[in-house]
Amino acid sequence: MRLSLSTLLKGASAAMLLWSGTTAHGEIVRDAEYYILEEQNRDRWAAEDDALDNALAEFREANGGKPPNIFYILIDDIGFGDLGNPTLNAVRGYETRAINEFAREGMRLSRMYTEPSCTPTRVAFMTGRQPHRNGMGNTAVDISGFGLAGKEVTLAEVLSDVGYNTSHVGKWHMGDIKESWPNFQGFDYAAFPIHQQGQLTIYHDDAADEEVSIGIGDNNYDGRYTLDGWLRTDSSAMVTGVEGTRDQNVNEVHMEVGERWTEAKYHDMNVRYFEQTREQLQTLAAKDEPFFLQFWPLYPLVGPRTTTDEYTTPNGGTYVEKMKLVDQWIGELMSEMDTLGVADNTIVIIMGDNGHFTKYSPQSGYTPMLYRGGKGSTLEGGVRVDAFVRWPGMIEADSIANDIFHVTDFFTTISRVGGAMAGIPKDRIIDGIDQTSMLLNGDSHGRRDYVFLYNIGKLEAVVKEQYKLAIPGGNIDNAILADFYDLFRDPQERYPVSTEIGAWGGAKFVRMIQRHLQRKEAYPSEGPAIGMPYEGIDNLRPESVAAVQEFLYMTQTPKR
Ligand SMILES: [Ca+2]
Repeated sequence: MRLSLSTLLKGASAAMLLWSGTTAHGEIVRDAEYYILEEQNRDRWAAEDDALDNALAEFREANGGKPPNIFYILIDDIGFGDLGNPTLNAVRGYETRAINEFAREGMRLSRMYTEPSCTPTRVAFMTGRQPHRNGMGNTAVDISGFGLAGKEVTLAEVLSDVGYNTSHVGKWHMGDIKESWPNFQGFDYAAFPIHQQGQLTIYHDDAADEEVSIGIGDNNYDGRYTLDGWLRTDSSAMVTGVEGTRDQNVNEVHMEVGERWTEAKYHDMNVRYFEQTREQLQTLAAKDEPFFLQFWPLYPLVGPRTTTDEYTTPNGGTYVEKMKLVDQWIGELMSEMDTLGVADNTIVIIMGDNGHFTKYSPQSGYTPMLYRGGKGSTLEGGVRVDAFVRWPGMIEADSIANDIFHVTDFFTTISRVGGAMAGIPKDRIIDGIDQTSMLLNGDSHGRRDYVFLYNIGKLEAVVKEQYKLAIPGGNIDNAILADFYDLFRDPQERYPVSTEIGAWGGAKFVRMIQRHLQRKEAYPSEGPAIGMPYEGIDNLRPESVAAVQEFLYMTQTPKR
């Protein structure tokens, strides 16, 4: 039967009614593409789900009635191929011994997609939503007065509601306003820097002295033409690390009034976050409830070279040296889990947050290895990362799953495993897909075959199965001649296959994008939360108060 456009539209609106009807009964709201997969795989998925529910119930029964603990380790700016593989380690001239061992104990997710930089990936993991939906696609480096909105529902809140104890240690980077901080987003305890490595290791005085940043610092220019003393951001005037508990104001730690922020203090902060993670692990493991612990190290990112005493890898790169240290810490944390007896009832995830920061290649020791592009790019090198998941007895050791997985999927998958699906909000689109079947049943049991690749709110590419369509300038003039790549044959996206795919698939891909955009019209994107920077820090230093006042004055000048 040939369908007219009006018939198709009637069908679409009937389907919309069906969706809104099921939504009212508490179904998760999905992007359009998911419904297409669900329609074709419903029966198989339902059968799998019954078996998975049994497996999860058996685990709980054997675990004193409790769901597993979750330990999530997110490593900054580490591209695909640099963790977990001894041969590629050798190619690079260094070794991630502990992560390699960890990878052998669990599953390698070989098609893990993130967002292209720090903030959006972290938001995607915490909320199960791609950040184009909540205005968090961009990355702030100084006092900015915005952040992740309190009304976003995080994984910490969802798990907390079903009885998990929750702790976050390390980088957060989702805003400098109170409602965006981890202890206001569901974590019982949090130790984290308000900002990120731009302040902490790239434009402080030591880094400026090595020209990691130019025109900044105490002694690198004479300022005779300076009229605007507010132009150059002073890292020491910004708030550094804070600590706090659930829904309580935080305190800045290890920074005195008038003190300068240095690379030595950044190193101490990194060591402290490792030690605090170990302490949290000990504290949480001793309690009766399950736990959700996050360790998001700031290393391997490092600005100045000469502040590292000794370089101990054949590679000799600055980040590589620090990655070796992070790997050592991860080894110690895994040993600690054995000692505490929680290795078998904890799901541990180790992954990167986005591709290499190629601005600092090759001095970092890292350049894109298998894929092209790095952080800030929607080429595969920006959004494909190493990822490993271990759950002894539940996830097959030394296995590889090559289904597409997006970082938002952890939100939904962990909610399922934690018995917390009821807490997922039903009034907004959730991009994260329940991939429990992929983790427990292995390769070819994933439930995602697509990713929409956004860069700061702009759709730049889509992936469906092994095919990728780049959308240069946001337009596709001719679907048949569009910019297609076959990611299996051409991981580097160097050999476009336009008509070879476009002739049969061009229109299909364009419609896939249209469905996605129509769905966004039904559930419109919003901006981030706007607020007063640093409000909610009890011991704000006078120089930080002054920095906020400069920011506010500059923000308000257009209204004069
Ligand atoms: Ca990052």
